[in-house]
Amino acid sequence: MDWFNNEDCSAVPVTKRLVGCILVVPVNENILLIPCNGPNTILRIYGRVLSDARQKTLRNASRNTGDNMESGRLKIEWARQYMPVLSRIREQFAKEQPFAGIRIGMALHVEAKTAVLVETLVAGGAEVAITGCNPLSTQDDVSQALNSVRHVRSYAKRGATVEEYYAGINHVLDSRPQITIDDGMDLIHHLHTARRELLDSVIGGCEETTTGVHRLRAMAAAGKLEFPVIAVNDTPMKRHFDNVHGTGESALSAIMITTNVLIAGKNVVIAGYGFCGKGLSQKMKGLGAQVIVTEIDPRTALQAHMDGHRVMTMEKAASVGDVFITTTGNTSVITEQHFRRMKDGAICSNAGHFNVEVDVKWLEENAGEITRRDGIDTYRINDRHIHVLAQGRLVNLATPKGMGHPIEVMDLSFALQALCARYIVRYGRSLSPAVHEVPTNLDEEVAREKLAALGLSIDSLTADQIAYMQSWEIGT
Ligand code: NAD
Ligand code: RBV
Repeated sequence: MDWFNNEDCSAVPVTKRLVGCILVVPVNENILLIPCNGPNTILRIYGRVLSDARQKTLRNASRNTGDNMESGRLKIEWARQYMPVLSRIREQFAKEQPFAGIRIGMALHVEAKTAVLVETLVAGGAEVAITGCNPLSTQDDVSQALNSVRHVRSYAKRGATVEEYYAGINHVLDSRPQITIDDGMDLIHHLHTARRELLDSVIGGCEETTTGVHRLRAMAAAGKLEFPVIAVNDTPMKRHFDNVHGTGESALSAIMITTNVLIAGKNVVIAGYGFCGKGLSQKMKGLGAQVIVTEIDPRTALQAHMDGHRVMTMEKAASVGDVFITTTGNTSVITEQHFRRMKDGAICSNAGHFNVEVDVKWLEENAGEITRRDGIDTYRINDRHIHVLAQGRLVNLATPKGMGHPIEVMDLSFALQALCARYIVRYGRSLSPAVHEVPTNLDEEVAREKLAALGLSIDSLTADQIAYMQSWEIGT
């Protein structure tokens, strides 16, 4: 990039775009992507050509919590270009108008990729009300930008108190949604408990994550679920990509960018070797970490062993680990007994949906001293220091620079959400009030669209092969 000097820069028209820490600069017919270290670098490059107001926009665009609409819009525009599957669905929806007259209530992580999903639903004729599904994962500038889109109300706010969080959920429910799209089931829970008067108008819902699906299944088993919900999380096109690669890359990058510590050579303890744990272990190993897995399922523990990881109890791992990441969807995975055994400087984080995996409450109540940094709280226990990232909330979204899953992965998850929402409008009234699987044809449609977007072709079965696969007579 050495040819890109200040002279070139001053010649660049002021239509260039800044998104996060990447500068997108049109030079002649080409687009240049320039990674920047932060707002100072950016403003130094642009210092000669930008007005004060534009500089302020750029400063905000480089933060998760930017507080203006322009930076939110730029983030959404950035995400949109890497979401080809959703883009195809949006074109289809714009023609078909499957959501004409339909109100959709959503509680998801409100950031740029989610905004592209919202735009897709609106293109299909929906009225959307949205709020966050975690007090720390909202990007305020994106929430503001969404709020300025016609047919959308966004109530999400980063750093919401519990009261503000439920106020957001109540606002969404005030819109009397006919379809719910949840991540973690807080919206459906509130609907079935505090706002039961709205249940009759709901056709059905979609659930994004493993923990939400667990809760829904428990609710259905208790006979309490009153409308059909599609378990978007459980379908292959979601969890083989989002949970595995999405969590793997985004949790890893959030930990690295928050702490700036080296991963190579570290003992990284991963609690839970499910979809998320497998992805994280693979990515950590790729960077040279010594991966240690803790599990409660004997079969899954054996998988971890044969995948080349060390397997031990958390009690044992506690004294060996340098970095800990919980991905169990369970509660109380790292607690007092483990903190007491940890090395000085151990880093604890959680990638599961709720902040119950690492017992931060115990640390808050028992630490001799607490030091708070941006995204890192340090607790002194006896003579040792234990660092907790993002208050034990999901590390890939709740750390100050956590961007959530990579865009291409959310393209798949949100394509599924869009198609499942349309499925609910079409068929929801005839579905039982239970947890339903994503129809296979929709899962395959998303896979096909993604392959087409990548320019990849695959074989199809010949008539011979179909007959062979269906026969039982042909053997030795
Ligand atoms: P999963 O069911 O595939 O895996 C969970 C694993 O944890 C299982 O193998 C289970 O045996 C194990 N486990 C349960 N209790 C344990 C304990 N006490 N100690 C050790 N292991 C234990 O679930 P998943 O799809 O990997 O999701 C895990 C969590 O991550 C859920 O809360 C889910 O909602 C969340 N999630 C987060 C993100 C993100 O963006 N951070 C993405 C996807 C899923
Ligand atoms: N998730 N969303 C993002 N919008 O950036 N990143 C992760 C995003 C979802 C993911 O699908 C997972 O199942 C859920 O968040 C956990 O809350």
